[in-house]
Amino acid sequence: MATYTVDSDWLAFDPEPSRPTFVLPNGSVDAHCHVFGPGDRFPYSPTRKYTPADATKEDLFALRDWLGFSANVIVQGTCHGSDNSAMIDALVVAKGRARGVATVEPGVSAAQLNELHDAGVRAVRFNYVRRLVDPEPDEYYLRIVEKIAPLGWHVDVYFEADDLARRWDFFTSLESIVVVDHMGRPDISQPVDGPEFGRFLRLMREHQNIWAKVTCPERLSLSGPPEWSDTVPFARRLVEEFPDRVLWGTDWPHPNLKEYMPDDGQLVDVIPRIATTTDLQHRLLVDNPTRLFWKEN
Ligand code: 0GY
Repeated sequence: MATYTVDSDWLAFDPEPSRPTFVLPNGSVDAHCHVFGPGDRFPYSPTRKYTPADATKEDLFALRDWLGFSANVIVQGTCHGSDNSAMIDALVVAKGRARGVATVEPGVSAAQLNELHDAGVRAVRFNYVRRLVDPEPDEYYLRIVEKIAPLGWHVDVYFEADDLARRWDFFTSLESIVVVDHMGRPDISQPVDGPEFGRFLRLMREHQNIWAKVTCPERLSLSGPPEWSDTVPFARRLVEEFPDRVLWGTDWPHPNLKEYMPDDGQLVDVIPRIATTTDLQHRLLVDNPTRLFWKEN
């Protein structure tokens, strides 16, 4: 498939983000971002549900340096399916300054998994968001869980808040660390103490192996930029109650946003409002991602 143009309903990333006011601590990790293409070298999946604009490793590493991050965790996007080549190419070029979260199928071989590990992959992603993928039954993911166990990888899950009750038994049966993308996508028009976010808080309270990414104010907010204020209480609650099980990332290049493209500098400036002390900031940005993704260092 040779369609590498931007979908008409999809925006490209902001090429000139502002410099954040918040100075990131040394060793900070952007723990959720993607690389897309370039499509003429790394073709998009024939079964993808969206076609992104190319967002290359060079663009990502320039953003890393501009914002003040030391390293990236590059998460396989659904538009590349289970072909992790673009992500692996970025990991190799980053020379230890990036780790990866891959998408694999149950038929993946031990040799293929070892190759991914050697390149810097430390987790698999299970995506349940229907506008992005057609989710599979639990058995499908269990077969993958069994195959990655010898490598000590963790599992990254992306779901809509409504899916949590349905998949609860599966998620809570996993023995590895399970990282939930974008705070489990709460409906932030509901109260932070309400039943929906309460279910997510209960998940984390009852299961010490479950972590959360306090990411994506731009996806969840109704109040909008540059402050995304309505999302702050949700992220802040997680950071304060589970300071050793939270991660932060830009989600650059922000696939599938249709109304506006966020300024990544402004996104960084949300951090001191959700992690309000230097200790919490250090755990969120440095200690937690380093422990999870660079544990052999
Ligand atoms: C994100 C969010 C989205 C896309 C993907 O893999 C993906 O395509 O995760 C989304 O559209 O919500 O984490 O980038």
